[in-house]
Amino acid sequence: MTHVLSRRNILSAAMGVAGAAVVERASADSLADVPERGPGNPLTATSERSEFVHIARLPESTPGIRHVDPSRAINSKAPLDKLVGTITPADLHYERSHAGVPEIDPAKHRLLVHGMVQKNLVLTMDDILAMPSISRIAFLECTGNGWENWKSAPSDVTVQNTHGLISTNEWTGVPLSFLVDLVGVDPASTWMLAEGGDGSAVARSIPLTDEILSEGILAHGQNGEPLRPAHGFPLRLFLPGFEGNLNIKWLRRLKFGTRPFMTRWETARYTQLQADGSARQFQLHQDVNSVITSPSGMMEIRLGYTRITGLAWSGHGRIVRVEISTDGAKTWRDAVISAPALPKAQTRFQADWVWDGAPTKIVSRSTDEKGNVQPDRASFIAARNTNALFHKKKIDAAGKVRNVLA
Ligand SMILES: Nc1nc2c(c(=O)[nH]1)N[C@H]1C(S)=C(S)[C@@H](COP(=O)(O)O)O[C@H]1N2
Ligand SMILES: [Mo]
Repeated sequence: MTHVLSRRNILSAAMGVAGAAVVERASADSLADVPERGPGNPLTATSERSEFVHIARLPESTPGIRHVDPSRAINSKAPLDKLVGTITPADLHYERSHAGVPEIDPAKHRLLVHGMVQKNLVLTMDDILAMPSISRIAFLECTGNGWENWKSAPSDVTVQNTHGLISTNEWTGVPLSFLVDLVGVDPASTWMLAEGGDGSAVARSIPLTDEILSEGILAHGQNGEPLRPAHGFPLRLFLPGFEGNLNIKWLRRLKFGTRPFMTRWETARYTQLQADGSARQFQLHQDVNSVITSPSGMMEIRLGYTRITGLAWSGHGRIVRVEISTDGAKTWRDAVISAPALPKAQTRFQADWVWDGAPTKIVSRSTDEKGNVQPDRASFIAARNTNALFHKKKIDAAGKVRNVLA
């Protein structure tokens, strides 16, 4: 009895303002209004979402041209405003494909491994599936994430639109280090070319740092099942924490060398034009970031209690702190980080807030285990010229939430 009581005390302390708000709203004692129970629908081979859940990716053909027919899209964004927890369902994982989605028969797929190796190999998928595998939960983010929120902030967009080019999955596959040992990569090799099997011929040079050698994965699985075609079936490179473009889908070739291979993807594209006119190349880590997913653009909130929640991530490691401001970055307090807070994975944060009805702006700021703090927009532009995104939500007196720049 004392045990039960003390547990209850702990619970009610933790419930705090959120619990009190719910209890006040929900006080009643009957289920009289609930529809009757009855026989259910037949069981099915695969499960569909509830007909009451409307959740989908947002296909766009170019920044600002949204809701296009998916067949005309160059990317499609994950519905961050409708997701809970930290894992993105595979069918809602954001997608960026430069030349459509090739249909690859795994029986015909091959991976060529050559260059500075003791032995060139052409591997089949059966060879690869027979190798030891690991699984890791990590985010993938396109460097274009936020392009729509950059120089101006359209007020009528959702967080799916401004930040939907990031997702977190569990990725399963062969450790890159296993393959490196298997083919006997020359220790003098410092770069690796990875090439995809789609029409766009995306190919990227990857520096063979200790981090990449120890964390890289030749992934064939995603959230417990084989990769979906959109995400590289039957094989993709997965480099936790590194820019999306390096994570080559439909992987068919790895070549080891001593210099970057200077493909058009790292010269004409995926470089950062700086304020002095020079371009930054091989800026490969995804930096610390966060976004409030609720309340977020186009939502409406009620007066009184509101739960603020969002996602934080860093390509440098674990998120250790998220701060929230509900007064436009004048004062800050710590949000609660929900477990698990995994390194290089999206991390959920939450905070209580009682909205007093006055127009305001809410902002989040995250810190990772290496001490990197998400910068505000002005200092970021001063340091890096124009890339990345900052995010505030403006809430007007009617409770309408709009996207604005910090
Ligand atoms: N072969 C190939 N790999 C690719 C791409 C591509 O178009 N072709 N797109 C890249 C880009 S720009 C990103 S952001 C990620 C997107 O991965 P996803 O579609 O699984 O989210 O894959 C990268 N790998
Ligand atoms: Mo990308």
